[in-house]
Amino acid sequence: ATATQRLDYQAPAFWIDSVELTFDLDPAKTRVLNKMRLRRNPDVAPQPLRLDGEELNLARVLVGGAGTSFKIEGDQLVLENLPEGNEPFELEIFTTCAPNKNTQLSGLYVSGDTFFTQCEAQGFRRITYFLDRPDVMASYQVLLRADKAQYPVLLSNGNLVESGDLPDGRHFARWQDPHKKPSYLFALVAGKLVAREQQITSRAGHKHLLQVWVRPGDLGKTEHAMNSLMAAIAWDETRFGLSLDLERFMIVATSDFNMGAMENKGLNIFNTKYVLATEATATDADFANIESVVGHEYFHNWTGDRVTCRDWFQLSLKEGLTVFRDQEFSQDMAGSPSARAVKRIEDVRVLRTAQFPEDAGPMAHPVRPDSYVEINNFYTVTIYEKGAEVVRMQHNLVGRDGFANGMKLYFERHDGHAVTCDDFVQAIADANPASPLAQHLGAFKRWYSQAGTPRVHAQGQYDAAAQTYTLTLTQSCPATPGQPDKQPFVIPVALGLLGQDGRALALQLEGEDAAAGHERTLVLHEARQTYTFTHVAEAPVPSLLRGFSAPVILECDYSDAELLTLLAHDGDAFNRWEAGQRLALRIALAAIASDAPVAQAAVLPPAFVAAMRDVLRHPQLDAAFKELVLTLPSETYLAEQLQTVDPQRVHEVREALRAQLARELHADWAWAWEQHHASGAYRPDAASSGRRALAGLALAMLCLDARTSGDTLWPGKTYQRFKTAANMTDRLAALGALVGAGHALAQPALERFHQLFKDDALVIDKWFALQAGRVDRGGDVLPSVKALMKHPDFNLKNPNRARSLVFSYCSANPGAFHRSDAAGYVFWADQVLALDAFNPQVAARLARALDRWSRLAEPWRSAAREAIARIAAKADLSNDVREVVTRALA
Ligand code: HT7
Ligand code: ZN
Repeated sequence: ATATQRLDYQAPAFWIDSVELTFDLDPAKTRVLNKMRLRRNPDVAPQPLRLDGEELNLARVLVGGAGTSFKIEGDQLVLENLPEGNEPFELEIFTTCAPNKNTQLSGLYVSGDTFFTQCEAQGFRRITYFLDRPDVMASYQVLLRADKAQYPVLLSNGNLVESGDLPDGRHFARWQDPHKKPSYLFALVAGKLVAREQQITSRAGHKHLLQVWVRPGDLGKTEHAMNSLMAAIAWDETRFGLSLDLERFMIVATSDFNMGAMENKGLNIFNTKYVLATEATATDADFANIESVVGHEYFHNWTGDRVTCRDWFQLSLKEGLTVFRDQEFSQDMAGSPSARAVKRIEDVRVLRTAQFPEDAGPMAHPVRPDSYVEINNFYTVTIYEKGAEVVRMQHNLVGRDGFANGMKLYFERHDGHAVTCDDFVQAIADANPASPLAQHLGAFKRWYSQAGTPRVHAQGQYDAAAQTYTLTLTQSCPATPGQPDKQPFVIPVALGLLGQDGRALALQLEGEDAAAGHERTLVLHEARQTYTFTHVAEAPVPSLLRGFSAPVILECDYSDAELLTLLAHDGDAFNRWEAGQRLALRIALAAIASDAPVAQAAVLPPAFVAAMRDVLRHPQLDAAFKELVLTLPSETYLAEQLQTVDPQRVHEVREALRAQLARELHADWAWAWEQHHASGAYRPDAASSGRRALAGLALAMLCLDARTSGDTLWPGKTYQRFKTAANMTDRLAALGALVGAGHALAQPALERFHQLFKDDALVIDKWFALQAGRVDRGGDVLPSVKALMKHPDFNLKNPNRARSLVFSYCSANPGAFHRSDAAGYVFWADQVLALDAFNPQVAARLARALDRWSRLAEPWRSAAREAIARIAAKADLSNDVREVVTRALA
């Protein structure tokens, strides 16, 4: 397959003004009549019309009501004899497709007994022939016809304008979308569904109907999704002045979905995982994810749907911006400054453990990529999470109000259009002409064009005699595929200085008349810049990159004592957490590099353990923050710091550190449990979920310690907790503690859990994931994963189930996956190939599990390459998987 290049973009040769779609829905053979009004684009030289289509059976083509000649070239329908001139003309295309054979879950497919669509990025062409590209925006009218008993509910985008009965037990519904949209935002749903409904009145005084559609038995699980939707609507009005532009806004849940959710105009389609929740079946993390994904999809209504992408290279225009918006929404919902910091830490953890490796691996690409083979492979953490960081930097460089003004200008300029990432930055800069963003605009845009994670090195020099502190910042960025040399980035570095006793020092830069507060942002835009602070009465401890003000790797030669000072006193909660992580990282990396045995050893020095105890017992810090500080850096993050990775050594060292924290803080964990486990009525708010998180960690540590001490008290208590827990968060934490410690009670608990929840697919996903993700002991996870593949509840065709078992093992359990006998890799290759036969999108995601193979030590390195090569050797691979493995082997 050939690559599509960003610079090859050409405007479409035709515009489609309106589309009338008629569906006769039938799982085996759905008939689609597509009646379009088109006109030539006067700005483009006259040429044939080339419409995209995939796996369609073409029955008839009419132009202006009369038959016409046409050609099929590959996946395109080519029409050469169209009316000349710029007058609109009518084109009708009759096709059929087979939704029940659509295992890719792209286009029109059947899940259970219900029809769903997924059109982003290029699924609409699997429904009808079309100019399936985001810059062609048309008005849609949709007529749905189906058997009334089987498909009582018929939904599409916009407003329901007409519905009624037809002969032979059939019925119809006609929908009209009042807004123009690109084809990727089209949706239909048909089946036996029920809705939770809510009428709302916006601040502007308009009435709207909100609906959350689910299978009949799931209605009781939709309250949180509806509350999240109402909160998102109110938030977008308040924060950005953006209100709902539809009379009706619908969310529909399906259990067969390739991703999280989809922002189709007025008819969002969601993975059930991000809709359904009760306290008995969903964890605090599930509740938080639902709020965030419901928010994300709703926010797309403006950032994505009203203003969309000119081409798919601009994907981050909508995704980076919308992730930024959902992150801000979640922070605002969390409330307190501390809860906001917790959310920021969680977001940065995702960035560092998933995006930084991507940016350093074979799939590294800029936030605005230059080429792709399969666009579905570019729905990545770089486009989403790094893209959000790039928007966040703009927000911070122009300030909150400046950003709001920039957004206003963006919509004034581009509402109803398909635009580029450049258009977005330009609007933010133009609304803030005096800002550092506008001043360094050209250089700032490199965040969109250059891949790779920049490294910033900080070097401080204190001059006691002159009472100055000189900070030198240098930046560099490693080569990435196709980009050997990088130009400097514009890097906002938020910072403060602490005195030796932890007090915040006033900041006055050389040349300034007076100190300007205790925190400021330096804008590093050259390869090396020096800043001198004056009136500094003592050698300071710098607190750099506060709040993670830029997506970079910060290198600073802190002493242990300085890190302990930051951990104890930094006024910036993010950097306080960061100091603890840096200390743990330093200790872990030293242990990994040494050959010393670590099991049962005291690898963590007393000062570190004492600092952790201080945090755990701290009277003012929030429980959620404590839980983050007391959690060691992940194996993936540790591995990223190494030139050559022995994954078993990384696993062994991290487990030893965990065991030591469990042992030496035993009394403190018991205290933490006693203080935090009592639960009143369940509420998924930040404060109570923080308490549950800390109690859960305490239980896990107490059970882990019991493993070596032989204690039976805590495992017994944990089993009891598991049985009597009043909510899923507490129940799963207790089950996880037993499973994680490999305790004998884990098996009966797992059996009981399955028995209790066997009819709830999302809970059974947790049951599979817990077993696939558990700590490996002597290679025991893979055999149990293989046994679970044969469990009657397992089904590789269901993406949630595949993710819960196969991905949890291959992508989220490095200690178990990287076996020295290569059996993990053999299993992985088998599953990639098996998935690729029916769902290439999901297969290609699994194929990313060995992206970082070239840094593995032997024997893992050779074994990994062999497994990738085995996949690559398969002749009829999908483009999706082919692109991933080709890049991995390049
Ligand atoms: N914009 C949506 C992306 C999406 C998607 C992409 C490819 C294949 C299937 C998909 N389902 C959803 C989701 C979002 O970012 O909001
Ligand atoms: Zn999105």
